[in-house]
Amino acid sequence: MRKFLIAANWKMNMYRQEALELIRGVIEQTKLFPSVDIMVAPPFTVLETVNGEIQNTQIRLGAQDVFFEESGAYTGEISPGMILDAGCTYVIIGHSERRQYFHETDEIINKKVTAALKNHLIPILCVGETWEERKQGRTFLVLNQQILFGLQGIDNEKLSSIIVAYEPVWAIGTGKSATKEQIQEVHAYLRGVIKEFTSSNEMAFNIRILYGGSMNPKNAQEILSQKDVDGGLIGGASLNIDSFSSLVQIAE
Ligand code: 3PY
Repeated sequence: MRKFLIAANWKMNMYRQEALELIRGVIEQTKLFPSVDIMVAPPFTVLETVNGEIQNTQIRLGAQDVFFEESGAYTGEISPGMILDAGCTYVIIGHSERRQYFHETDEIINKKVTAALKNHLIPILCVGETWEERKQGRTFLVLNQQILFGLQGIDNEKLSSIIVAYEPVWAIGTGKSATKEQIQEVHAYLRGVIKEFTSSNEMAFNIRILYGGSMNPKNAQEILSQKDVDGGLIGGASLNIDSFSSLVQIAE
């Protein structure tokens, strides 16, 4: 059976002292729920700070992005090897904020996923449609392309460690979550796309698909009870000890 993953995306928040307080509180409040996998993705500047706190806990470290080259003259970029060296197990790739503000294309995202896998990191590949695309009835087409281009050239063995996050763009940072029916419909669809892509029922069944987009302690129960939902990628609610810990408790 698939295990729930509750993943925190702190985005561009948290100075060192705040990060310490947040992670210490989360460790304290989640240690009673050992059957849930937890990931915390802080900004690069506090990866080491957070890593120092989570040793011997069930919490694993993630980065919010990565570059696809190994090293060299790429001012400002961070390689997969570097985030691995900083203690990361996971890396978020293709978040809609990166697609929108930093013009990341499916081709760039594919290079990042490939480079992350090569370095034994677990990519969390984010996909999601805009409100405009949903209104035009293009949701499945958009998701299909994002998955097929994002995973192009990656073999089944490597694919088995990938996590997909469905994040409808219109539900990110808006406080407006998708309905449980919309979420289940898309997650089931994505599982079907993975099945076609891998020609494997088993792979499609085993891949973890998270929901992200204004998930909070009020709506988590009904979202997590959908049969194709395997956890959440949490934005705003991950910045508060009580709300993030409640999400872990709900997933337990
Ligand atoms: C959100 O919930 O706003 C997110 O973007 C999670 O990644």
